[in-house]
Amino acid sequence: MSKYRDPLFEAIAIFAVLVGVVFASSTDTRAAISKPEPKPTIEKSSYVIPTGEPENLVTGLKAPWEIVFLPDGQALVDERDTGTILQIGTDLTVTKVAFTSTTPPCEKFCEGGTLGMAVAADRPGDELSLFVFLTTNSDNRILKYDLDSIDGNWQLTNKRVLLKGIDRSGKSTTHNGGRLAIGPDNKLWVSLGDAGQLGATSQNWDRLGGSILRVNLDGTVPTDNPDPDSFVWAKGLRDTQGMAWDNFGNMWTTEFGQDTWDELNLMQKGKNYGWPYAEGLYKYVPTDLPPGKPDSNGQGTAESPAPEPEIPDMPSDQELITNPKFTPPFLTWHPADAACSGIEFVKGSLISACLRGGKLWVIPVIGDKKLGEPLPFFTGQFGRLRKATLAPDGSLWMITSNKDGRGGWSKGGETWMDDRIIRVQLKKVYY
Ligand SMILES: [Ca+2]
Repeated sequence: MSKYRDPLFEAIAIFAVLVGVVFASSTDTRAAISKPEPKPTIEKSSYVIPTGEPENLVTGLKAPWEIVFLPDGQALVDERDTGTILQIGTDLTVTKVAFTSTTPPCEKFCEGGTLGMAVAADRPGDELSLFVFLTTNSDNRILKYDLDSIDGNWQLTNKRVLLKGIDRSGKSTTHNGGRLAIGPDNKLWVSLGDAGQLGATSQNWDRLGGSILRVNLDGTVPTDNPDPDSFVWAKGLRDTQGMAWDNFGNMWTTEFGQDTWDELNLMQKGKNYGWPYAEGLYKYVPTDLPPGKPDSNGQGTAESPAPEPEIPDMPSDQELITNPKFTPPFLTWHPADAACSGIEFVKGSLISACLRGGKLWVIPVIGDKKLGEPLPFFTGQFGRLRKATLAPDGSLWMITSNKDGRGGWSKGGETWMDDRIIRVQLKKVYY
């Protein structure tokens, strides 16, 4: 039986709860990108959360990084280390489509490889192109292919390099960012990391690393970028692997912090998000902690999942950053509870898949630049989660990253759970 609900009262109540959880955003109201018209009210008064029993759809994957759906309902998934792009049929058969590269670009503790993918219909007749983010032995780069279906089998041809020379680090290829997305403005957006070079990349507008890039689909620079000769849209980022646009046209990004604070940022044109001067809302304090160090929670088994990660001591929580040059995060988490990679806007919710935190964070979008209290789901149930995305049937597909060789829910690369695609249903929640 349903009860009468007063949406205004509930919105105020939710907002009151948020005080102390959600931090103030920049007061700059310049639009990040050209804003679409707001959708009907019903879209703004509800959001979605997972419901029911999750199902394993595909198992035996190795560090899948991105999943994109194609117009015929099939999906493409790539594997970071093998360089394989796989087609997932509507009957869940898995076939290899292509290799971007047959060897990982490093020997140990790699973060680079075959990372983001994005699809656009930018060829004559609305034929498709596929963009792929790839770490090579010398750089990070973006490949572009023609993507065509022949009798239901997707094929990649006409491989070319759209953009090369993006900063990469040394042997371990850390902090590549690597997410690709087609924005509501029909541009290719690229999220990057500092390539382990701190301010040398992230605070230098002449370097690509440590940035969000905005690129025309033909590889040229959009004339309305902050600098019409540069792909750089925003700076001061340590390692950003998630980008999403909500129904108000706001762009949100997830960023890995060093030891203390991960961030959700409201991304705006020409802004500087503070790394390495700021970590979260505070002055960044370097420590000896190796990033992503294994936790005791790596001891879990499939039968007995690992416990919640313990929150470590917080070096970067002493001195608030007040320099107006830096745009503060909209929301922060501790890495042990987050380390969120992909984020997607799904029917009123920002849904972020988190690695070390081993969970989905579902964040209701309750207004223009207004977020509800983040809700955690599946903590520890599937290990490290890399991305969650809306499937054509209205369910949510998640990919895990337990074979990526990192600590946390996986144990030094020897995991208690293999990588898979998991489907879960969604239900609406009204406020
Ligand atoms: Ca920041």
